[in-house]
Amino acid sequence: MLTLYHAPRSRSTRVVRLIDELGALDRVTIEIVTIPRQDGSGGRDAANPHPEGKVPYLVHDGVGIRETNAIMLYLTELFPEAGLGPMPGAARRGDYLGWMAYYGNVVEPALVLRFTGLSHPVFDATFRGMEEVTARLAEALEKGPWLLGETYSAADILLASPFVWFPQATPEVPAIKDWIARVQDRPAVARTEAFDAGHKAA
Ligand SMILES: N[C@@H](CCC(=O)N[C@@H](CS)C(=O)NCC(=O)O)C(=O)O
Repeated sequence: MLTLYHAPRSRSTRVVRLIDELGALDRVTIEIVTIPRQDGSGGRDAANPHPEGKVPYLVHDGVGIRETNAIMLYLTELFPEAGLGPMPGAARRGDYLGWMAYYGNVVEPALVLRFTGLSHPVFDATFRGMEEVTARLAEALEKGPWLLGETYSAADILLASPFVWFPQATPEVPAIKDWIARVQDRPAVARTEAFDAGHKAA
């Protein structure tokens, strides 16, 4: 049994969208939970088994899986017929894993540092920054149309997501802006928005 713990309009929305694109909405139970929101609303939900009360959290036959990128990798492998992530042995597999890890290891920290205005030589040496993130995305997307070339994948959903939440953070690079528009033009976007709108959580 597969259960996704989800709070509408949060990081777990990306996972709901992925499940939709995998054609697996009937195979995953989506449990709506609350989380503390930045505006002071909401709160930790006792029904959410995530050890820190966060979302997304996937439970598969009693085993919990944390972190969006790990959950997305897990799901694309569980539903390989959808073709949303190259499987072991496929040509772009390493590239795919690299993008999924890069999101958590570098992109989110770099965005948070940019957003807070914090700067420290150790941060810069460890993560680099948004200039480098922009350069990596632009290099891939000049060949495009997707991060893995001709193949649309969960990496596109994940790497585009922060720029969908914070359009002001989007680099002024036409190849990146066009790619975000392509990612957001997928039919699952409207369906996921409608799902979230219908499940408003406190
Ligand atoms: N690195 C985690 C971050 C998860 C996360 O921080 N989720 C937010 C929702 S956008 C959350 O659950 N916040 C509630 C809290 O921090 O208690 C991931 O990508 O899965």
